[in-house]
Amino acid sequence: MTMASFSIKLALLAAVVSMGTTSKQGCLDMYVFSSTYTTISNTLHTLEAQMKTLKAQLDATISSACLEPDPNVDTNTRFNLTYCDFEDLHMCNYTNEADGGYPWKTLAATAAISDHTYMGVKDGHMVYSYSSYSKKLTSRIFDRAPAYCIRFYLRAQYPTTQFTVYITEDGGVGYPIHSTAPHTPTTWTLVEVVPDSEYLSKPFKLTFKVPAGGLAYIDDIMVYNVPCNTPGIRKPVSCTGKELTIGSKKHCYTAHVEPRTYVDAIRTCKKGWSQSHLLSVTSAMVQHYIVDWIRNDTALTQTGAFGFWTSGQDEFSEGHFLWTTDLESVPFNYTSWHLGQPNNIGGHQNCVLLQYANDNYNWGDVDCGERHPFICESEYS
Ligand SMILES: [Ca+2]
Ligand SMILES: [Ca+2]
Repeated sequence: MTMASFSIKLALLAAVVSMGTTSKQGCLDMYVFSSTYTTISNTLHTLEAQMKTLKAQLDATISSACLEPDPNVDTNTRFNLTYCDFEDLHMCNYTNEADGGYPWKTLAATAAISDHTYMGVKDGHMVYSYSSYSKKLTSRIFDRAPAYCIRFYLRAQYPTTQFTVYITEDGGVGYPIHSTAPHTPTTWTLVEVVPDSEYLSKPFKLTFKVPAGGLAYIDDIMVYNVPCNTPGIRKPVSCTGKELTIGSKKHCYTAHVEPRTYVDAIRTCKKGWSQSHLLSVTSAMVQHYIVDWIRNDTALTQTGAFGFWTSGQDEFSEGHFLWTTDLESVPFNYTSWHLGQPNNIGGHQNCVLLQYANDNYNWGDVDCGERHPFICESEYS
């Protein structure tokens, strides 16, 4: 059955039902069209199966031919980055050395303790440790180089937690190169460690140590074999998208037309620059700026007909929507919802989309597993 004949039969069926006739001929008509239901239903199932097959083929082709490489594979030539986000339940060759008892281990994000990579989203993981014994998290071996830059995100349960980074060369824990004493941050904080060049003339490991009784969380460890002021580490190399000044900070927005799931979109943003995240629409100015940009760009208008991901989500607390920045989750103050949204259809719409192109890209909540184009945001002074 073609789509056209299918539509005609559906219209005739509706007409017969609406007449509500009880004449003999009317009843005969209804018998005929009642039996048509099975044909229509079968056609719908066939169409659905065909569309599912086509969608799977599309996604496979997009993955093989259109997407950028995995964001954990660094392809730039300015430096060698060893990165671990502790996702997929792996430890990236970091090893545990507990002095007995309970070692560092990966921990899934919760409403109370979010990871850093996917801040506010249930998919996130970090490493954490607590026990009555001291604990050491030790890296793989790094080759000697003139300089290194070590960056990671840290938070502790209590500010009195003593957290120290060592450079380990000749056995033992090695030389301390960073300590958070006397106050360790209790919210996610970017820690930057520049080891003395005296320690870099031979291969080394890094050791992250918490003494007995301390509870600390680590995520997104980045080890660069170049100085920290190398372009692309403290700041993006350049803004290849749109730049907007909000308050005292410059914000760089880059658009990605390839459709990805919410967490894959976050990963892709971080590949461009580690402190990047999805777009946060914190004011009417940002909303108008982004909408103008989309409307004046044919590729964005076409690929974003069904919306662009933002960083907004309410995964852990239904109806309490949060924007994500590099270091924290921020409640919505400004909103631009489409009429009737957010509606959490099916009970699993937790991610915010610039959904309605025909209504100024006003927002809706949708399933985070859907694939959409997205806009990344980086803040820098
Ligand atoms: Ca993580
Ligand atoms: Ca919705």
